[in-house]
Amino acid sequence: MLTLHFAPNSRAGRIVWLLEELGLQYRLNRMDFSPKDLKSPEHRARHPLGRVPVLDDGDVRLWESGAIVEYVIARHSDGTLRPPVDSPLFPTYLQWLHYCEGMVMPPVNTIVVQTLLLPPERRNAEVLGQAQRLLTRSLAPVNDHLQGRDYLIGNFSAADLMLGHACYMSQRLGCVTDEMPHLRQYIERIATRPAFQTAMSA
Ligand SMILES: N[C@@H](CCC(=O)N[C@@H](CS)C(=O)NCC(=O)O)C(=O)O
Repeated sequence: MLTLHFAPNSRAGRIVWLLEELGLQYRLNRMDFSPKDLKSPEHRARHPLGRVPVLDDGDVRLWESGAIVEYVIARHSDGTLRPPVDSPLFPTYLQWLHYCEGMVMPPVNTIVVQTLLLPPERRNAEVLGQAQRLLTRSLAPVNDHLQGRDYLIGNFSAADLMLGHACYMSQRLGCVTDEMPHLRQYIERIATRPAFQTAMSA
């Protein structure tokens, strides 16, 4: 049985979404998004930085969301959600899958820290402004790419689980602008998927 160590309103939602899309059985270890749970000795033994998501599959333990997505698809699906390696879509799939943690999530992290996590007296408006501008710039190519496409490679894939979730978080942070109509429609499309709705309410 797969066990997902999870906290609400975090990247762990991507993994619930993945498991729901694949119809897999799993156990959810639901923690609070608080140092009390995430930085506890028990959770630090699972993840050296005390973060989520962490996935346990028998003797296997993984704690990086993109790696978890790739692992679950490789070991627990019949290849669905990922184009075959020799498909012309495969390079595009890989690019957007990794663009998520590589380009979009770093400024998302900074914005969350500067608007939600730090006490007001430690927040820095310049750092926040830089991150908001970088996030908007990083989302622009995603908006351009989505013109004429329902999903990142046409059909729904794991690239949408990763980057789509990051776009959804970016929208909640107010960084998806009116100049990004394709991205807005894409986020709306994602939000109608039953597995996504289950994940977001977990
Ligand atoms: N690159 C990692 C990032 C993991 C990460 O930073 N998770 C956040 C939640 S979205 C977390 O656990 N933060 C808690 C903390 O920093 O204390 C991944 O994709 O799994």
